[in-house]
Amino acid sequence: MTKPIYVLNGPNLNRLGTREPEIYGTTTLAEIEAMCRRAAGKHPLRFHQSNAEHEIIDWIHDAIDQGGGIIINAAAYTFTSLAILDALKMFPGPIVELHISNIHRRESMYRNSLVSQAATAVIVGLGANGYRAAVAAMLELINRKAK
Ligand code: DHK
Repeated sequence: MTKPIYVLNGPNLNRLGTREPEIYGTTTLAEIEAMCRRAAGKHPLRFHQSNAEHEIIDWIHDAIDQGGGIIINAAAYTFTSLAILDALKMFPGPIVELHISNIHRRESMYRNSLVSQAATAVIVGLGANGYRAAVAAMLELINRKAK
């Protein structure tokens, strides 16, 4: 059975579409989910969003048990959550960290990512299209690992 890719989204991303469109654009999270599913093709994909840190950690634990890769936009938790980093460190497969905006060009509080310490790769500043790029990159990482 092909192990699913987990696409995990953090706080406030459920407001995409109307949230600070000058930074995050106008694509909704539902549209982003559809983009990810199209990009994954036949590869199974689980797509989740939560404003609660513990739920994100629970999905990472699920992925540890049955996932093939994790794509994570932990949003504000990226810079604050040791608990999410600790959970990611237990994941044996590839991890792609994703941000819609270019966090390295934003205020200093958005520049020190804890998630990056566990990430295989990081995608920033491509807007909602970054999710499509992340799924494509993840399929390559998974196939490379399978060889
Ligand atoms: C989303 C957020 O909610 C912010 O807290 C991050 C990230 C940036 C994004 O660009 O997708 O800093």
